[in-house]
Amino acid sequence: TQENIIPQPKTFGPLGNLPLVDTKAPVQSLMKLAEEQGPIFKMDLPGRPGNLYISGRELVGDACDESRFEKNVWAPLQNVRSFAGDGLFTSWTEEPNWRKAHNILMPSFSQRAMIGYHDMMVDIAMQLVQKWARLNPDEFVEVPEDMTRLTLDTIGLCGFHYRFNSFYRESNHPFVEAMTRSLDEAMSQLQRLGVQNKLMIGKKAQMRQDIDYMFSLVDKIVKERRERGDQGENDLLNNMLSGEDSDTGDALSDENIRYQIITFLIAGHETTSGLLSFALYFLLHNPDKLKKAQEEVDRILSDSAAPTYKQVREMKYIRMILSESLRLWPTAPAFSLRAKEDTLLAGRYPMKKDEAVNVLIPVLHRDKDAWGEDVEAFQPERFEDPSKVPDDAYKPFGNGQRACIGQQFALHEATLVLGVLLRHFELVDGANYELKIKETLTLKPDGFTMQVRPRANTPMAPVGPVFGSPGSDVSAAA
Ligand code: HEM
Ligand code: LEH
Repeated sequence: TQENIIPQPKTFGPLGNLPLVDTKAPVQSLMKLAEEQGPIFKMDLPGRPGNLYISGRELVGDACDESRFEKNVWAPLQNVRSFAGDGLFTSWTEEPNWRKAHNILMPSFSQRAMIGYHDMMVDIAMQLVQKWARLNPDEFVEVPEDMTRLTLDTIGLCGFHYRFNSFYRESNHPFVEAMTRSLDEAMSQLQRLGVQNKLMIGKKAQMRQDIDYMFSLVDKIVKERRERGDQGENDLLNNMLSGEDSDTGDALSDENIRYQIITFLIAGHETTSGLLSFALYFLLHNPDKLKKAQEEVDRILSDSAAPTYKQVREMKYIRMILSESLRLWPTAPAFSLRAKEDTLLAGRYPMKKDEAVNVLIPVLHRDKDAWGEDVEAFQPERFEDPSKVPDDAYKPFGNGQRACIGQQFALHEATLVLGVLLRHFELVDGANYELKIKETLTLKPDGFTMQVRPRANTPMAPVGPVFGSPGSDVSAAA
């Protein structure tokens, strides 16, 4: 029947559909193609004929049935395996190290575990507040750059008691440089023909050097901890070094611990910094929502310079702002699922065992049947009542047992930081910033700058004594 014919945009001989993809912005190209082609379409890419992309609620809902589909380690993730190996994010569910690490690490990412990370998150958040409080009125904040400093330092401290001290550096930490270049190269490889990739000798050597650097930094962190011994640090590293799989009693191997640490350093900061940057962008452009958010933080953080764990949990509207930011710009924009056996997708598209569909999350999040006509509007109120969030139409953290293990971590950190920033600063669109999205594997607002002004009546002197020192709380004195 007409029903199960899958559309494909025009092809260009041996290049297939590749010329339709903007090298620098593949996800945004795919979003445009989805608009033209509909909720399922086919793409021929170098070495990967017949790629399927889906984005409608019905199709995604069906592909998220874990009895028939499972996570596919697709080309973008396979390229990342050269440095993330069989870490949690890039392993197949069948690889023994996936379940082993999943069992060992789940407790470290539970909502309860956030209580243990909270003070470390506050430490880094306050470094950002201090930096912004000391700017002159005409100076601009480079938003994604500062958010990257913040999220990298947070995962470094909470995960490994390692301080990247990014706020004391003008340029990126060398680990970030090596990681960004490697992610960039992993993505570029997708758009080169096999022969082209073989010819890129310089790029290959650079990647080897970057990977060696990342391995050496990680090995140093592990070695120091092993030599020093467990001093009661409540962090991911201790859990990885001492944890045992509840099923088998096995511990993680040294090689796998290295891959997990690299995974957490990448996963733990790229996406969360993008989320915070988009949230600030949306607030700058939606003054009524910003006002509502300020009312919430002024009420909940009325007399505290730094939020408690409980106060973070109370900032419901801030949390809704983050959910809505992730709806419009899910910073990990795609994942892939493959059929476990021959099956019919949504009852009408035949799929062979191992055939895959790639989910375009930003398009799913704009499905008008699910979300209504105003999909482009920034409307945090959509998340007021969790039971009203449309089923199968919201997947910023992926699906099922392979969904993001770091979700609570990311949301606790982002809520804390956004809350503190709004409590202390007025946001000013001094640069008239127009949204442009930069793609690495994740999405971020490119070149986003703004100005900030200390707000009156905040519980600290904006520029004054060091945070947290006795006597610095001016509101208590007043
Ligand atoms: C998996 C998104 C933050 C660690 C995933 C997946 C998505 C995602 C969509 C599924 C990928 C797939 O199916 O291929 C996000 C977003 C984040 C975020 C949007 C922030 C806003 C974090 C953080 C960490 C983390 C902070 C760690 C500290 C992981 C890991 C996996 C994963 C280890 C693989 C889990 C598994 O398969 O067992 N994430 N993530 N993520 N994420 Fe995140
Ligand atoms: O669309 C992408 N690639 C296309 C390229 C093609 C059109 C030439 C394709 O089909 O291969 C790139 C999309 C990559 C999305 C991967 C997103 C995952 C990134 C998440 C990393 C951080 N993280 C990990 C876990 N939690 C957070």
